Amino acid sequence: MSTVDLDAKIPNNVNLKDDKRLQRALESWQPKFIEWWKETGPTDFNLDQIYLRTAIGVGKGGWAHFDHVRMPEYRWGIFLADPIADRKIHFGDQLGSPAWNQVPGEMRNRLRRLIVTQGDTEPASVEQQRLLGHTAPSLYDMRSLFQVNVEEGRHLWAMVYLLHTYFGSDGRDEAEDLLKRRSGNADHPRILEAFNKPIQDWLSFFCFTTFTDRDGKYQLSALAESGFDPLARTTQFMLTEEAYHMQTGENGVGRVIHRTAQLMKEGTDPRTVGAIPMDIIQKYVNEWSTASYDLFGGEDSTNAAEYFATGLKGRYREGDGIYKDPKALNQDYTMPVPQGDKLVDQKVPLRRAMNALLLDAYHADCARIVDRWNRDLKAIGVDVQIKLPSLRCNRNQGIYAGHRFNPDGQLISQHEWEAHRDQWFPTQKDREYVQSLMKPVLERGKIANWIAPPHQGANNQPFDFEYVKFH
Ligand code: BYC
Ligand code: FE
Ligand code: FE
Repeated sequence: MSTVDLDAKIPNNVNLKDDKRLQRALESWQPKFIEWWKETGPTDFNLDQIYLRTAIGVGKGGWAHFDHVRMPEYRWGIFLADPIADRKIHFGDQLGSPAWNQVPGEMRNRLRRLIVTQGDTEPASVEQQRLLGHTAPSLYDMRSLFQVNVEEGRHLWAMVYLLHTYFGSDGRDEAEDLLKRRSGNADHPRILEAFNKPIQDWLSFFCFTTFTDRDGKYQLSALAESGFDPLARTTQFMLTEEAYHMQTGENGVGRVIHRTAQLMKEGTDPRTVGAIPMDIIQKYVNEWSTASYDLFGGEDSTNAAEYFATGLKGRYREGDGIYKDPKALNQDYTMPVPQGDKLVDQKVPLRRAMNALLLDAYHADCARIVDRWNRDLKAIGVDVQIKLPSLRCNRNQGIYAGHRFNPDGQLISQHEWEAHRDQWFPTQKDREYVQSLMKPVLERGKIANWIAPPHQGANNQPFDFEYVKFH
């Protein structure tokens, strides 16, 4: 068991005080992080006290502490899951060899790229969401937003710890650059596409936390299998926090759907009372789910094959022994590939299909979420369902990029795409309508008209709890 040092300048369970060089390096990055937070994090709420959860250790049960804190004073810490003695690499070419506690030289660049890509998404999401506090539909929701934001900040810390500890001066440079790129900036954009899209309204935020944070769950899970033990342990603990982000999304979209369905049931047109029509909700679901599919990279990827072969990135739940062959050799994955105006099944060696495999697991998970929304729609008694778009629709990465598919996954012409696009994806008008509803509701126990209240408050507090104490 590692000891937890909560009083240190940087709370940690990695014995930071025993490595003065590293401690100094991280302590000199710390003020730059705070500066970044103040400059590009949530605007205007840094003096208010938010009822936040702070990670204070990795033990089951008592790993977090709730209190009212000012966000810039949040105790961002470095926490790795406890090590497993004699851990072995459990997949790929090096099956059975001891997991690494240092980076093998030949893997240095690849591993650094994975860590930087992961790290880059965390501050990006905070930047994307920076204005949402101003239009929170309730104090409860404002707290949720800021909870997600500070934890994404901690996830950045997690990756920066790895860069500083294991990648020398290159790693320190990368850690600096993580604070320099900006979501949506034309000259210094964030690395992955979905993290450069604006999030200007709460329906987008809830769709993002449902679908994009869920990519986080799957990518982190794949990295939690890694043969590079510090990465595995770091990402494993990040997943603990991630669950809340996805819950915020699922419940958030669910509450918007619930509100609209109630109005439909009583025969009220949602637009007349400032709620969000179901077809707009569907379009937002289409937008953020498909943007998130792209985050898995190409379905047929030699990068992915190398990550797997070298033991850097495993399959989802690889360690649970659910796959027959931990080397994934002599097997194919069949994927329908566009050829002319047809889809033709093509066999790809399984290792090259690792991104596709992870995407499949993700898609099945998303389908379960959509099912839950649909069960609620049924229970309310309205004749409408949300549909999760096909993995082929609206893609900019992978084998379907450059082709047009409808949300059902049928190959269509560019002409047909353009004719239907506005039925499938948000139009400027849709966005303006949703934006017009975004008025803050900051009174305790009150909530905006376009969303139902949550079933439960945060940390077992009631909905009308003072989640934010304004200064
Ligand atoms: N946008 O072989 P390919 C989270 C690039 S979310 C732009 O197809 P590969 C979070 C790719 O980099 C989880 N570029 O893909 C959620 C490559 O570039 P190079 C984040 C893209 O390499 C919410 C080229 O295309 N974590 O934590 O197997 C809030 C061909 O690559 C995109 C990770 O992503 C794209 N969408 O896989 C906060 C895990 N997709 O080499 C946080 C770390 C691909 O030609 N990253 N490209 O220059 C990885 O595992 C992999 O890099 C990827 C791509 C899965 C992203
Ligand atoms: Fe994260
Ligand atoms: Fe997250």
